Amino acid sequence: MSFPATAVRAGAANHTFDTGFTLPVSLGDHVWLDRNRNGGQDPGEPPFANVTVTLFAADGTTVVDTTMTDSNGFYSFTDLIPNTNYVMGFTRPDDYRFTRHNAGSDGGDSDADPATGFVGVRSPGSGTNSSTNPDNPTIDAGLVAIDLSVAKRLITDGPYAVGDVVEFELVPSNDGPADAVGGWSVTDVLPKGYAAVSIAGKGGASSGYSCTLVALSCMSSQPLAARGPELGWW
Ligand SMILES: [Ca+2]
Ligand SMILES: [Ca+2]
Ligand SMILES: [Ca+2]
Repeated sequence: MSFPATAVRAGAANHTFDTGFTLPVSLGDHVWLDRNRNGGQDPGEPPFANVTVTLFAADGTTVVDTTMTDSNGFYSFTDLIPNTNYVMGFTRPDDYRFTRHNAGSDGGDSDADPATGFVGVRSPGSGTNSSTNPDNPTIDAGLVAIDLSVAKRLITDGPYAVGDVVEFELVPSNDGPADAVGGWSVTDVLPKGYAAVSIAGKGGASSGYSCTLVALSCMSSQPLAARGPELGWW
């Protein structure tokens, strides 16, 4: 902190000081798993530890400080200049995406832009600069996991006799919000009294399926795209 100096002639008294400094402030404070994908911090939704949070200057590129969320999903930055624009950047784990932002009140919502993980913030004008109880604790981020499902459909109409081949179709889908990376798989369970005779992935080579009859399972080397970022249930 620097003070404007006033030159004082030797032997003269100058009793006027005009220092006008301000005390630093703090920001935070929470990253959580938004289980029901509604964008809100609901009771029972768990904290998300070890998420990197980066504080940038207002330009969004100059790093001021970096931290990680603790086991309570808590983080804070202290010693910030009051009434100053910053950009908070959350770094999501690969298998997660940010939930919708600005859903509901600022104290219980997610602020991170779902596309970038960034949000512009303005530091408070004053505060206590506490690291455990930030002056502005409303800069939060919710994460959501991919949501895979499979629909199973009977293709072959009955009635059946012993020895008939009965065909089922299984259609996997991804309700998002993240694309599932290659390596996801579908495993069927045989109805009682049936024996498996074949299993194959549709869509040719582009599907990337490799299937094993013994396991009654198909794995795809291709991503399973999410239907869209807004298709979680609510
Ligand atoms: Ca929620
Ligand atoms: Ca908020
Ligand atoms: Ca908070």
